Amino acid sequence: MFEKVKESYAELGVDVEKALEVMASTPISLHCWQGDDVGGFEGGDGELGSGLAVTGNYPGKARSIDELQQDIAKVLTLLPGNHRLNLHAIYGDFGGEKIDRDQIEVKHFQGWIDFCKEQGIGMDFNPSCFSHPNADDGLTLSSPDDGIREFWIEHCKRSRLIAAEMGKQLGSAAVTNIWVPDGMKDLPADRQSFRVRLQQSLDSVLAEKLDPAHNIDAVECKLFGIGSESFVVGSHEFYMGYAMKNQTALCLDAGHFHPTEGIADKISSVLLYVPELLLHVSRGVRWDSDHVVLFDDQTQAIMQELVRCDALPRTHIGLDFFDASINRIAAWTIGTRAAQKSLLLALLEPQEKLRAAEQSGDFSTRLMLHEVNKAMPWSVVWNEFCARNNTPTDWQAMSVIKDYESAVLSARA
Ligand code: RNT
Ligand code: ZN
Repeated sequence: MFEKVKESYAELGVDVEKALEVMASTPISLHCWQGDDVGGFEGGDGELGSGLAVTGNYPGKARSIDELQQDIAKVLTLLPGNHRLNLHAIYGDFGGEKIDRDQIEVKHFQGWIDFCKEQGIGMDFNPSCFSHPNADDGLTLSSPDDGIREFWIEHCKRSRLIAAEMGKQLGSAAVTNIWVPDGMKDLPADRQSFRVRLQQSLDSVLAEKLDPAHNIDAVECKLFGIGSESFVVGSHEFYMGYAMKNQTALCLDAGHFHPTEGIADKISSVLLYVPELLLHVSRGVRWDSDHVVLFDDQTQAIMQELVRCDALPRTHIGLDFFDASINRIAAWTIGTRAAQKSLLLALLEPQEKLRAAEQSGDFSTRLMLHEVNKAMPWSVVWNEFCARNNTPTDWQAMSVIKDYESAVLSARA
């Protein structure tokens, strides 16, 4: 069957084997925070703040680093290809001690680095500028309070150094993504001084030059959040400008724009001006709700643009969703596989023929090719990719997840 399918793709000028090679060499960065509802292991109440909200109470949430690692290792067996782990600073191993965010060190993350070494995967990192008393009034790097600003600057500086060590030890640069919740529920009087302070704080965070082979800096914008409906300091324009000026990577989160505004169309423009892109593949339903990513139009459009712009070498694909209303291993697996399937679909697009039609002004052929492409048996290629990687098909993965639920997760009541 696969051979037949390969032939029909060849008729459209598509090299299936080449698509599979790209699939095998395109990691997705798995966000650790799907496993425990963005709680982390600082040992406090773990209460989520700063506009982040997880709904649901499905049993089986990881309660310790061991459990989270066990879950991530399980998810990795269910994903074809080689991936990465995206860790937040609150997931360090603090050994029961109260280590505040401005005190974190590499040693608190060495266990995670070793885990990733064992798994043969790279790592990415994030300072956690939320769920902390110093973020309670909604301002961190842009706070008018010098002490609070300095606290978060120190946290972000340390995060970059930790990430660089991760990148060094694992032989693959870690992306450090800075997102801050800063904003206001109600109408500000002076937007600009918050933005000036955010800019200055970021400048101090990024002042030390780090080896790009070890660390890559990214900044993430947002339209609004719960509690920051009227004003978000780190808006799209703010970070677009910041990333351009300072040549950092720009993070585009699929849920961080107006509900009908996709990030796919931004990729070809943004890449003209910033060196690299970080994606937070997510799914907003009516708002930035961080639903599990699906094989839907939005996700397909994002991957299409990455392929059409030949942007994969300059793009870091990460995920950002958290759903506690279903089995968390299933959430991770469904979302990551949906992103991968979307990428495969994009790689199987009859690009040469589409472009030729477009260049010659033959838009009828272009339209027909889009329709022809939709009916192509891409899922046969997906199943082949899974088989070659010794991973189950989607449906087979579900029974593995069910077994893991009864053997492991259900004991975590
Ligand atoms: C929040 C941002 C941010 C976080 C994670 C936990 O709106 O999307 O990326 O979701 O860092
Ligand atoms: Zn995000």
